[in-house]
Amino acid sequence: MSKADLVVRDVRIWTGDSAGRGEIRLIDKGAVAVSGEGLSYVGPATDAPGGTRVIDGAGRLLTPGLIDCHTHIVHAGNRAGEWQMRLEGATYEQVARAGGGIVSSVKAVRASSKDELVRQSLPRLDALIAEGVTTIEIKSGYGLDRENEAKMLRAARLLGAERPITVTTTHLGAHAMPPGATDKDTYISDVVERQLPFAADEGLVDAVDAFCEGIAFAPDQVRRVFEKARQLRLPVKLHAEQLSNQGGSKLAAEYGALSVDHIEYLDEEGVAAIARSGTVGVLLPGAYYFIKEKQKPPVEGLRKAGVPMALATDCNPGTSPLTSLLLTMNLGSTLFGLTPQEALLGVTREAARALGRSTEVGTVTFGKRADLAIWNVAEPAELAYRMGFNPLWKRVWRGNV
Ligand code: DI6
Ligand code: FE
Repeated sequence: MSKADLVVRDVRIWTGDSAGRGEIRLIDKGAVAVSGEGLSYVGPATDAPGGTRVIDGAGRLLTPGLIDCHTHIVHAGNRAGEWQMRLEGATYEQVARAGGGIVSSVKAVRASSKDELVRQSLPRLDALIAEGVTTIEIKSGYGLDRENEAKMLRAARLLGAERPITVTTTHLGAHAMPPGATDKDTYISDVVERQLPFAADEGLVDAVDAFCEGIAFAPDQVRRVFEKARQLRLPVKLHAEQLSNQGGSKLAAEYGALSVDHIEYLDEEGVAAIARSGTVGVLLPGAYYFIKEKQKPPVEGLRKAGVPMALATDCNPGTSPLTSLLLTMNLGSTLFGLTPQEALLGVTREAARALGRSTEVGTVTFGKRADLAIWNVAEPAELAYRMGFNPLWKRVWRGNV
């Protein structure tokens, strides 16, 4: 066997691959070899090839690099004032209807240059990277016109160039009504006819998202966005059933959506629909916690129906100012009842699926990209267990430590 570029020896590998009966394949005293950007060996250390560089893991746990599959990490300013308002009793919906909420972030983003957006977003990105995140999805949605949506997505791409992390971008022009606009159908025409084709043409869009909600857009308006995405051959996702049941998930399933996200108010029919379409349910416990939502997503129903569940930070200034995917795992378990294994799958294998990247990342599998995290813990459950503690030892992104 020829020499690999990098070999990590004596690690306990949580592969993320199924070993049947709901078990995940674990390899004790394992090793991985990296050649170029990919994994060229995953198995017992005894059979591992030699490496130009060798790292002794001393029995530590090795997992796939973590994936945050739903973020609004590119934004400007903060909404601490609005948070105080809500602490005093105002609801998220009331704040939004009073012209606060998303619109105030839109004003801040519009007033910022692309470089300023990058500068303000980097510390948040660095916090995630420090916890072993190797892939992140970043949405637009605070620009709400052609130029400003594109600016946000360019900032997202730039973040990926500035740091060792894979960035996937999602166009979320249909997030809210821009300040001053009154007619939702007219605004959706702008998203469909001007924003999306432009951003797609510039290579800025990996997926298309919308916010289907009473305070945002109705299913018929989302359908127009999805039709355009289909025309542009872009996959879709949807903020659905976060505050009420609008039937958004059923619509998303019709379009073979990669994921439906939030889904606290998803009903049985909706669960069945996304089970049939193979759509991932992305749970966002940070937002649930921060807005003090009472309705939990139907985890047991999703489980029974075999819907893959992912977990993400939803990092955004209004409803989830959260930049820890490890804490997100803990919240997913304590608040929603995910098992620690489901939580870990939710930020690795299923998160990759929610981004349409399963063939590249999400598990420690021969041939996949060498995106890895090595932890100062013995058991996988310890990752979701602690709150506010980061046991990352080393992180490997595309073969680079
Ligand atoms: N749902 C959310 O929780 C965020 N967007 C969405 O569609 C909120 C974004 C914000 O308030 O800034
Ligand atoms: Fe979101």
